[in-house]
Amino acid sequence: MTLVFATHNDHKVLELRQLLPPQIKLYSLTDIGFHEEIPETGNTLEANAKIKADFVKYKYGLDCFADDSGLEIEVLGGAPGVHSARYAGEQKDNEANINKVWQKLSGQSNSEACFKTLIFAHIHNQSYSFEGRVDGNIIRERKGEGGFGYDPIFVPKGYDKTFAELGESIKNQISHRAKATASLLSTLQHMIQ
Ligand code: ITT
Repeated sequence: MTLVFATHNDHKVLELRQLLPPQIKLYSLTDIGFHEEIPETGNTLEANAKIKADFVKYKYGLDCFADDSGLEIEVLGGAPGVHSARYAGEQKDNEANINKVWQKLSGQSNSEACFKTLIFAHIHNQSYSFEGRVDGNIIRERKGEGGFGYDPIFVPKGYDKTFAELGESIKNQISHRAKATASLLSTLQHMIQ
């Protein structure tokens, strides 16, 4: 089975390649020769995931899925949320995004947050959506070298290390993306030859 993952984020592709079985051949937007950004104009993770998946379905006619993810911080009313990638500006700069989170959290003692992933899929002319969530806390220093985005400042509940310190094998067992992908996989299971 072949699926296009409608993303330009190589870290997401790497995670999904580890989460899905080898019978599912995964192609990114770059792999299918599409190098531009798909404008994410929705107000929710689901709307943006659907926009990205629809784009591939209607331009290329291929089975596909997209993931829209975000970090929601409780005392910031769920920000950066759907704006996580561009929190500190259009340049999608992870360092600047983290600095802005710390600036917004300054003086706050509540550091509770969660990551959410919404996967929207078009498979065999049917559409599906799947959600995953992991709760945790934001810390005020960067720790660890693994992962991407906000991973160096996010400590999942039940652990004392950040996603960036825990590494891909643990992140891929407990993350928002792993949970949404497990639901996707259970839908795909009977279609895999
Ligand atoms: P695509 O739209 O091309 O898939 P993107 O990086 O723009 O790639 P999103 O729109 O889903 O992805 O933006 C989500 C942002 O949230 C992402 O850029 C990271 O900063 C952050 N993020 C998402 N998942 C994350 C994770 O597992 N760990 C850390 N940060 C994450």
